Amino acid sequence: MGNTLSDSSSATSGDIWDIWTKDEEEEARQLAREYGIACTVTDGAAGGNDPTGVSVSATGAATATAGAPAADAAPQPQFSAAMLEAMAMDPPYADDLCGLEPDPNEEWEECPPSPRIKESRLTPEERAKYLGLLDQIFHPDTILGVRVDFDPNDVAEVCDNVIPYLESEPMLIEDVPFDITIVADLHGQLYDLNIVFKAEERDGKKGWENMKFLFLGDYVDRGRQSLEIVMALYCIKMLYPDRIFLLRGNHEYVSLNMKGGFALELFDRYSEEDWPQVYSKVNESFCYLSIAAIVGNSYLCVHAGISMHAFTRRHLLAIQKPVLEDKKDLLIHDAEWSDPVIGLKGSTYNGMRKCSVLFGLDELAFALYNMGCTTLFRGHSIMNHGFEIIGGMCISLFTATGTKNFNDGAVAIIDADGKLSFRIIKCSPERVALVNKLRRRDGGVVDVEDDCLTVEDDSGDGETLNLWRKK
Ligand SMILES: [Mn+2]
Repeated sequence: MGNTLSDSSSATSGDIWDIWTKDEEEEARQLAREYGIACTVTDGAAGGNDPTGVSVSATGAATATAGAPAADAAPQPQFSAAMLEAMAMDPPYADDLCGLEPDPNEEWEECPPSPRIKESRLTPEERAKYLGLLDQIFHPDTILGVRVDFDPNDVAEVCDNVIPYLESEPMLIEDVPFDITIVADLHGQLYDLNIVFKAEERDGKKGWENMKFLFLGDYVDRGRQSLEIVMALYCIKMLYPDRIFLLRGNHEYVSLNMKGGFALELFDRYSEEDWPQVYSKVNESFCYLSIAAIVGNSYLCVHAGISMHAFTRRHLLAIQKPVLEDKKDLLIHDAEWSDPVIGLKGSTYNGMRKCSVLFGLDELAFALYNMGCTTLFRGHSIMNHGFEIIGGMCISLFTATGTKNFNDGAVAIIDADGKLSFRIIKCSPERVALVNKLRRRDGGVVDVEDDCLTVEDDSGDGETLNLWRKK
């Protein structure tokens, strides 16, 4: 306990906290220039070049239109006689988890129109301000890891202002249209988000002005620019509420991002008085994010997976915002934490996560049938090549690169006809070098006192480190 780095290393206490020195910044820029990583970095240039170092390849791996699962990639889900019989029954688990009784007469075709806000309600001043923030966030230096010095009041204002937009969207957003890009876990890696947007930059317009986007959550933790990602997505949401949809990941809860890196990032960035305010304000806004979305009435999108607990449209729609904690409601908890497993029948305890469930494709087929959907899109799991298709009905996506074993990132693109393709963000060893430069120290916060933050050591053996605020 109490292994204070400032005592045991030759560095001064200031150096320990200041893990991102000017030299390192220069080194990272050098690396980026050399290998063309992350974005084109030409000092003072206005940008507009293609993101070099990014291999963009669309593999038409699967085609799927409304009502038909990805037929080319894998066989259609086959329902056994027992399965069909089970489907004809009331789901045995559709109990009153959300205080609802099963309604045998419910008709999904008659969903009320979504009350979500579709037009920006910003004043001209707010509009100009948020466009300015976006320019700062996607500045070449920021993309390389130099943090934007957001005024705490601006963060609070953006979070306060985005809440009505998020709150207007039901817990299950049922009317997300085709012609959209689906983006999964970003984990504070702004340079990957930049690549996603850059790839859609055309005719002098930003990516988000050309393409619609659905994000599957896990914006924060691990990377060093969680706040940039949240601010960027919120600003775009308020400018174009009908072009960008934000779901909540399991990292968008205080219980996880207190120890996952986000709290540490804000402690690093703000004063003793300011960081708790910024931290709680951002987490307050997370409580208004939706859990699930349905694209083109056929693709079900959640952060992690399905639940064995009343996973129906009606039960999801019945959940009221704000939701403070995921563990209080098993439906939400599973949507944020579960994982699919090939070969599993039914579901079982998720030992890998030490919570929630693993579900088999039979359970998934059942849930998709109940939802009137063909395919599940989920993030949550690191994919070596950015994405994976299981059984023709479950697509795992992960967008952050170099998180583990040089993994590539990917986004899924669904065109106006519902055809599916993927864009890969390649990861190279050089890219990992940069990623490691940019990544925040991992480890949970144990204690905060004045200018000292005590965190768990990376070693995982229970040792702690004291980090001192940079003077
Ligand atoms: Mn996750």
